[in-house]
Amino acid sequence: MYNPRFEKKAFKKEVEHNVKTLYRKTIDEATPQQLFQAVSYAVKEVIIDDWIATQDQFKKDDPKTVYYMSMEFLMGRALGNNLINMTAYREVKEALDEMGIDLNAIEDQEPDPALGNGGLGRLAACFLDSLATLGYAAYGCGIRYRYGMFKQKIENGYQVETPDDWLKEGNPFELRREEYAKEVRFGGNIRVEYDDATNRTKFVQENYESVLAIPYDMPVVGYGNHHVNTLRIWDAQAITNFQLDSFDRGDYHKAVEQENLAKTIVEVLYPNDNHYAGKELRLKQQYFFVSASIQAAISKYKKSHDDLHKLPEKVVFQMNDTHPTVAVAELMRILLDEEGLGWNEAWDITTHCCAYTNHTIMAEALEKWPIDLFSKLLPRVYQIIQEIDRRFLIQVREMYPGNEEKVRKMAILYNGQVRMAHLAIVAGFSVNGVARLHTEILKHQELKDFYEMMPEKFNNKTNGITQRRFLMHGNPLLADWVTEKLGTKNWITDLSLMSGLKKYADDPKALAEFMDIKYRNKERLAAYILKHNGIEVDPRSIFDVQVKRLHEYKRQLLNILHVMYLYNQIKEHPEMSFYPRTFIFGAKASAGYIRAKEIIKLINSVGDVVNNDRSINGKLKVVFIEDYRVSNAEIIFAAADVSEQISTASKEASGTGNMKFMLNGAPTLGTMDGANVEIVEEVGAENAFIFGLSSEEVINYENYGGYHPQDIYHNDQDIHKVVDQLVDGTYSNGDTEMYRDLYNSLLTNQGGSRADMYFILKDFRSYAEAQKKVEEAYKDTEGWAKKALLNTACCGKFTSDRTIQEYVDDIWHLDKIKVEVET
Ligand code: 26Q
Repeated sequence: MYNPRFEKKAFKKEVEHNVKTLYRKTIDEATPQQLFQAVSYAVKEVIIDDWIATQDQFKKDDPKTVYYMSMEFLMGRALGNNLINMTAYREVKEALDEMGIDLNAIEDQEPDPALGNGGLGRLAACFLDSLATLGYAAYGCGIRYRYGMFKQKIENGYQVETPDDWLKEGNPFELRREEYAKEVRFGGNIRVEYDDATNRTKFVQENYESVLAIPYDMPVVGYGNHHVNTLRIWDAQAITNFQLDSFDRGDYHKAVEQENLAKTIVEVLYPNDNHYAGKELRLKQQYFFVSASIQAAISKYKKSHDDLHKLPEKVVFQMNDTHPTVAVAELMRILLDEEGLGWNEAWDITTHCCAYTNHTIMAEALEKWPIDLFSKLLPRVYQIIQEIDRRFLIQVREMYPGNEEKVRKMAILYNGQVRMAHLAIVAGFSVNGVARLHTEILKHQELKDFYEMMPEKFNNKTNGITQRRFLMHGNPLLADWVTEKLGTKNWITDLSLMSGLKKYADDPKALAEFMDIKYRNKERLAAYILKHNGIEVDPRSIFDVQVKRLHEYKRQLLNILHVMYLYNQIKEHPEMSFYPRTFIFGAKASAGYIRAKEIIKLINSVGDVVNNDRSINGKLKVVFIEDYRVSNAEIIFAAADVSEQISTASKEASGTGNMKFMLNGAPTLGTMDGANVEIVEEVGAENAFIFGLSSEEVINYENYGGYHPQDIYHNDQDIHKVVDQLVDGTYSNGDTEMYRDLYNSLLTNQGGSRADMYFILKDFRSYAEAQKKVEEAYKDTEGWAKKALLNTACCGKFTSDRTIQEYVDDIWHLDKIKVEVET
């Protein structure tokens, strides 16, 4: 696809021009960062035309629009991705080459915007990519955090967090849109008035504090279709700039307070992943971006429509987990208090506009806000929730007369708390899980009562990922190979075509090519590791990779205990045949998650011992990659041989890393959890390594009080030894206390939590056996190549394009847009 707007000569001129006007420099004088800025502005120039054309098309077609409401958008770097989606990557690379500039080095100058924690935030980013590529009208609505996810440094084996000052050099792709600012109000009290003129009760918020929400728009470029959607993230600004006269009027205190509120509200992303902490500031963040986004959506709708009753025909709000669930009450508030509708009309509109996605079944991740905190911060929103709850409980009692147990279990307000998931389910017209198994567990366990009362709301949408970033951009060698073998580039927008690779599964030449690409990607990762960790790893060894947030349920501890076990085996049986392995980890721990941080330290300590033991001849290496994030993830997936997806069954809602590994030809070593189940279904059990308890077994044990890890500890000598090594100083220079907590967590019940809650020792043997099978399989070079290739060939289902089309068909019912531009 030739794009004349990136015609080399003109593009070079544009870059030169930008360097000159931005920095008063020539290309040769400019720093790499300045070149990055200049190139980005040149690319933005082209994007803007498509962006305008898309918005014009929206005005003409008046399509239904989805507002994807999310506290997190983990976008990753924009430059390379935008070039890919504008089908101009190659041309621009060549143009820059001719100027003596290396595009890859320029791309590395871009900060990796980390406005998200992990899976949920990255999913939102993949969804935006697919929405634009499929030609649907969509807005991502979120927060422009001043500091995103912290940067992770490893010092002396410990995680150290430093702030992520991602805006330091300016963000070339964003547009500040001051003219669309909205006021958001917090606190105060509600005065109830009777308005004789309209015969209505009015609710007036008084003595509140407010901030101004200023939108920044970022373009979201569709692949090869000139469609550019918008990610709208909100910054906060004080409404009255600090003025002397307010001091005179005695409002000094308030003026300062509002300045502070504005500054703190968008200051930083909470780094908790799958864990709820009831912090007031977090609730402020939620209401801040939700209120601004809903106000903006309503104003936009009203510009070209006069009947709010028809809002659901044009607008749908998708709530990414419960984090933006105040949206339902805020929409009600606007319809009731500002638009003057009655309760029933407002409720009818709201419940046809809002839909909810659940991303977790873990109790500790469920949002429950203390009522006093909630009602003080959002007094009017709280009143509305009370009324929603009152009316809902009337329905529950009608349906289950005399069953007060049901009422307690299902209430939105209970025990001094606002249960956000219940609010989202009651007010949403759709409730979806993110993988088939996850949705089944929601329906039959966690949300059973709601499913029984309103089964029609529940549906599954198995997650997906974008092949544009995770194959085209991250693994260009494989991408080109796929295009050559399939004889078409169409897989870029139709991943089901990958099944056409199956016919090469027994073709020795194709298999050799496939593994050669893997090898070259392993060399690229080895170079990255040497540069960043100073560790030499052998690209011929098996690259066994676990990269994801650090969480006990994801069981990085199981992985590293198994490494300790292998090390013992090698030491005890030096003659034993052992295929060299490199265990690669990458994980951030939430700053306050002490046990997670201990596990990071343990991984690094094991690495120190193992990597420096010359007696094992480099058979085993352990590498902890610092600051795992989207940009280095792309390099890591491309180089992986084995994909570790070893969560305790039933705990991982879906997982999306598993899909990125599969796409890049790495078989899964995993439990039957989340989307692993569907991956195995697609690729065949013979091309994966499955182990461990099933979700039913786990849930069963949990319902009967757990199991007895001590039995395993006492009966299995290898496990016994490994567990003891946590406290015998082997990995802590003789310090017996450093890993005592991990040791205890495996063996003894501890106030409230059971010994080995995540069934690590229970699954250990079966994990070790699966690992043994991996080694055996890898020794068979061609057999392994076939498995790897089939993983790539069978990944078609796991594109976010498929996921988004299902959301559109079943939930959103959006209209497709065709953007026409003259080129
Ligand atoms: C909640 C309250 C206060 C502070 C933080 C939070 C919070 C923040 C992030 C709670 C949860 C999250 C993130 C959850 C998450 O990433 N879940 C993952 O979502 C993926 C996409 O659906 C799934 O693939 C993963 O299985 C799931 O763990």
